Amino acid sequence: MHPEASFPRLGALWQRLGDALFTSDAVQRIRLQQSALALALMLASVLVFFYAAQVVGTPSTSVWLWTGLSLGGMAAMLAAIRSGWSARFDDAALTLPQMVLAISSGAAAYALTGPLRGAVFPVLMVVLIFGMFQLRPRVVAGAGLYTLALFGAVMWWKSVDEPAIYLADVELGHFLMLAATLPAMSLLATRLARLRDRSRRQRVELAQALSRIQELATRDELTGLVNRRHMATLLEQERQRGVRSGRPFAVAMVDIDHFKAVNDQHGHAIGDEVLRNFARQAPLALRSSDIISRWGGDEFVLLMPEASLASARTGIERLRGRIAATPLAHVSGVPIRITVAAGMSEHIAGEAVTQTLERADRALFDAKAQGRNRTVIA
Ligand code: GH3
Ligand code: MG
Repeated sequence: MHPEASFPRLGALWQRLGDALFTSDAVQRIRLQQSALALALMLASVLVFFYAAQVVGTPSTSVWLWTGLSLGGMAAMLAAIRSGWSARFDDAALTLPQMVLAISSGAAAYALTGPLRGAVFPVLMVVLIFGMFQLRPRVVAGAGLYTLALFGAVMWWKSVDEPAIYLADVELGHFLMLAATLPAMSLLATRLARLRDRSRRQRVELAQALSRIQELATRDELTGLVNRRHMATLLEQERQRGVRSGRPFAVAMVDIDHFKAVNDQHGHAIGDEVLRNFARQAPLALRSSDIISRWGGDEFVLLMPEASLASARTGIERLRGRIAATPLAHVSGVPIRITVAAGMSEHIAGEAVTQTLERADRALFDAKAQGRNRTVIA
């Protein structure tokens, strides 16, 4: 086999392995990866602890008990996340329980490692940093207080129990150092949470702006109908679908009769109202799959997908009847009625959409010439 051919397979295998370990759900994946990282940190700490216990001569039952509880607890958390059991909690990543376990395990290591106990502090800081990235500042502060209380108790107990190794003065120094560091941790957690909130807010605002821009780019401002540019895209998509499916589609060009007169007699504002109400009324006469767009001024282009010319014509006639019968504005209580003329064409396989539209436009011209308020088929 060519050596390069095996690389994609290796990639797929890697992906499958990742999915099997961490699932394919993105959020769950992050939780599990973080928990696996915590377990790895615990594993590394256990190795260091074994070394420390050797040097110091800690009784092996204590060492094995500590190891079993620490690693077993962390593995149980990982299993609880992987099985989906933890999903019932707000903190589905079990960050706080993992932290409490790690802090407690650290306190036990502190009590068991005598002169090497100082090695616990950097690990403790890493554990608290884990929480800073995940938890609310108040919870981080709570974890900090728990750390201080637990270590304070252990330091006091050991200074009484083994005063030769855990010198009272040294323990006080350690305690004061912890007490001085933890508020800084809380402060940093607050700043991180603020950063997280801000970036979340910006993401939401960006998504809203994007959907607003999409709206502006595809909708006509006055009537809310699909605009000309978007309709051109939809027509082209329909043509391409037709190439694959072999099904035809019809287009109609609809133009309000003597609309200039509405503007001239009643003013531009009433003209606008007529256009808006036309946009509201027209879809009610059409099938839900039909798309109506404002092509410009008082002219509208309709796309009738997968419709024969005969059934499309029925729709347009229904629209024409509805518009003629429905007042689209009132001036001093007097209803304003308008009529429309329509030109229709069916897309012919192989022709460009612009050609279909040109034929509909010519048919519209004929409908106007023949006296308006009618439909002509190209
Ligand atoms: P015809 O029956 O031949 O279509 O006659 P018409 O008076 O409707 O003529 P035409 O379609 O050429 O004129 C369209 C008019 O629509 C011209 C323009 O002033 C008016 N118009 C275009 N856009 C708007 C708009 O957004 N609001 C208002 N109120 N009027 C518009
Ligand atoms: Mg007109």
